[in-house]
Amino acid sequence: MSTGKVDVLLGLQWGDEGKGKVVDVLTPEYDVIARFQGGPNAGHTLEFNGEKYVLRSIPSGIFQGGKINIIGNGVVLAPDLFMDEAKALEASGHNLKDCLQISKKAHLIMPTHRVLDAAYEASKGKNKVGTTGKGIGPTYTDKISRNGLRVGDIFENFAEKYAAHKERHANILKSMNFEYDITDVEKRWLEGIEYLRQFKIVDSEHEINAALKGGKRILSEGAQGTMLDVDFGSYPFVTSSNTICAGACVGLGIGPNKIGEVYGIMKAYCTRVGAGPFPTELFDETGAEIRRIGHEYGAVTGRERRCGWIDLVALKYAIMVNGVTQLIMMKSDVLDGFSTIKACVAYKQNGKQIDYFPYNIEDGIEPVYKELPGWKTDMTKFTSEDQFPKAFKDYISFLESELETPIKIISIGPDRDQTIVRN
Ligand code: 2SA
Ligand code: MG
Repeated sequence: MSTGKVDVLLGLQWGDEGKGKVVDVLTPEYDVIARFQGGPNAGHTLEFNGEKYVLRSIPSGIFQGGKINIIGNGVVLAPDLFMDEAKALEASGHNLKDCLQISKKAHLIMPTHRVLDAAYEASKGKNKVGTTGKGIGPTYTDKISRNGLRVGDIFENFAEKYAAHKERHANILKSMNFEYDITDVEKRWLEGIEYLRQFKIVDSEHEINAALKGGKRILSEGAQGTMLDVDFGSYPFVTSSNTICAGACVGLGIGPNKIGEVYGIMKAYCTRVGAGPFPTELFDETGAEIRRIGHEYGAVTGRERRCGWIDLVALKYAIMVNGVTQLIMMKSDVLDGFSTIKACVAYKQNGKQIDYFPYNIEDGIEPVYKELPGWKTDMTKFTSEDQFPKAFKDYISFLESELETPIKIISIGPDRDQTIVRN
């Protein structure tokens, strides 16, 4: 934890590394929790006191009380989904109005953005990305092409602006011969706009920099994962934002010299939802077993996650582009019963062995594995690293030496308490 800096927490794989749980474990140490990219395509699952919560757009600091939670300018916000999420949290006793701030510069996901998402996916046929259908791509497209509608727009001639954007979208959809009906969705969306007005809509870059000046401790929470980054991920099978550490600078309005620790989260294995390359994917019983034990289903869409072994080639790349300073390993408990664990240490591409992440991972990549003995021990009740069996300690040392980065936190089960912080 750093003071007067922004620590960044991000996923190093294809998302769903368990950021929700870790943020929840880390938040007590921080004053401000901020989201800098993505939107309701994220699903951060938190479990405590026997309750399960899924956060989509709202930062994970809202459970702790006394924190400031910021939805930054880099986020895309769907007012109707935000309203559902916020109302559900308020119904379970969490007051958001005082502790949540939303950037005026965050872009609004319109109902027609979701229709466009579906239309573009349909037009791609078998090359479709497998998006979450939340309108993420079209909203960021409008942002970059200078056609976006922002949260700050709801205070001035909103109806006119909205109508103009809707018409523009309608024309695109017409040209694609894509039929749709948004009557009901739009009604709720407009309710969501009214609901949004009750919140603190701010220039969050000022708020966050003032907090930094005041010596506050700030945690910036990533969504999705590095391999879904629009620049460095498995393009075009990526999301439409910069999920990497630099995205926190842009998505919150902070200078790169204000970044402190960069926590990189990875699972002890690897998963992916949606389409696109996944070199270590397992199509056999082992993959199915990881899915079953790890409950690998999407938090937003309920989709089955594709499962495979840990990919150290991709992880090294992710550590590099993010400048990761500490690693956090999740879900090691899922592998507790396995007699052999595999880790991909290189790729074979067109018969040639490579140890770096190449431009094209779509064609002809074959993982080269190192096999390690499993620890075959139920570690879910452990409370300290001294209790770790030798095989697990060896696995950790192996990963640290390959990745040249220390593993500081290991999660041994879904609950907040099942978290080992290493010395
Ligand atoms: P989009 O909707 O435009 O961002 O989709 C583009 C690609 O990004 C992937 N993507 C994700 N992958 C993993 N987890 C995500 N969030 C949810 C969760 C997923 C869910 O955290 O559980 O519930 O299915 C997420 N969001 C986007 C997506 O699969 C596409 O490959
Ligand atoms: Mg998730």
